[in-house]
Amino acid sequence: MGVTVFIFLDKDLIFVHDSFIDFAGDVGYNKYKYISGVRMNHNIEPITEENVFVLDFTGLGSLPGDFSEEAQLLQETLGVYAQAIRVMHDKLGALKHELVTSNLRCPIEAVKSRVKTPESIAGKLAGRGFEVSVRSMVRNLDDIAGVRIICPYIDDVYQMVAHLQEMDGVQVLSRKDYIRSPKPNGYRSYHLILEIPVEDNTVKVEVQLRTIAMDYWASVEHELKYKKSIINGAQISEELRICAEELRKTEETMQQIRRKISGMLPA
Ligand code: 0O2
Repeated sequence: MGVTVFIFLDKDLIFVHDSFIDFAGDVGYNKYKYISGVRMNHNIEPITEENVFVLDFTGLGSLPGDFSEEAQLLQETLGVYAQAIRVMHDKLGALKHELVTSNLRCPIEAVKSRVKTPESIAGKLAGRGFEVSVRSMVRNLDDIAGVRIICPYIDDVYQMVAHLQEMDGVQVLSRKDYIRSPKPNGYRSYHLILEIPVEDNTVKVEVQLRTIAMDYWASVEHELKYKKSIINGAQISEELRICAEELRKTEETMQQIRRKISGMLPA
């Protein structure tokens, strides 16, 4: 099995096997101008992060458990999670529109999303002692669909949490506030596990909310975590912990300045 690409055209989810070229040939040129445009280099519409999900199935055969026997079901199930991400993007887009048209400030700086790769799913299941299967992944993992919302300020993060809680059909299953209670290594973010309706199903989505500064720190720290051989790992971790603390202080000061500028606090 090769690389699979999920493409959303309007509300339709389309699976693309192996390459855009095969796909464009299958579905016809006229109906999906978008894809043919990419293939034919007509530049009809740009492909954006929001409407293309690439899932790499190339390593599937060598994965532990019975994923390789369930390849088709795995692919379809991941497609449902990809749809859940699309639903979240739509909801966030609608919120943004509503705020902007009401002349209200939008607390969203950027939205990133991803569907966990089969390799990473299998690794996480095996690492936690669970069976590696589609059934087990649906039951045991909450972060197959992940959406990250990046906000300018700490207050914005909490405002976004409130907006998410009020969204139609969205249910909060659990939350972790690593902003009020940072992890020992300095990690700060607000995590929510949401359940959202997708066609006839409900699907779990992990939403991570953080500020620009928290995102900056987490990306650097994430790199360290996945570096196989690193010299002075302990020292770097300590330096990162100190940076996290400095960023926290700076962010809190910036937040106070913002409150003064917006008239919420006396200057
Ligand atoms: P990846 O590669 O980002 O997907 P859970 O993993 O949700 O079943 P856990 O471990 O209690 O259970 O979850 P937690 O603490 O809420 O963390 C979930 C995700 O938050 C992680 O997913 C990371 O994306 C992010 N995260 C948590 N702690 C850290 C940290 O110390 N540093 C960084 N950079 N990110 C962190 P994964 O699956 O671990 O990783």
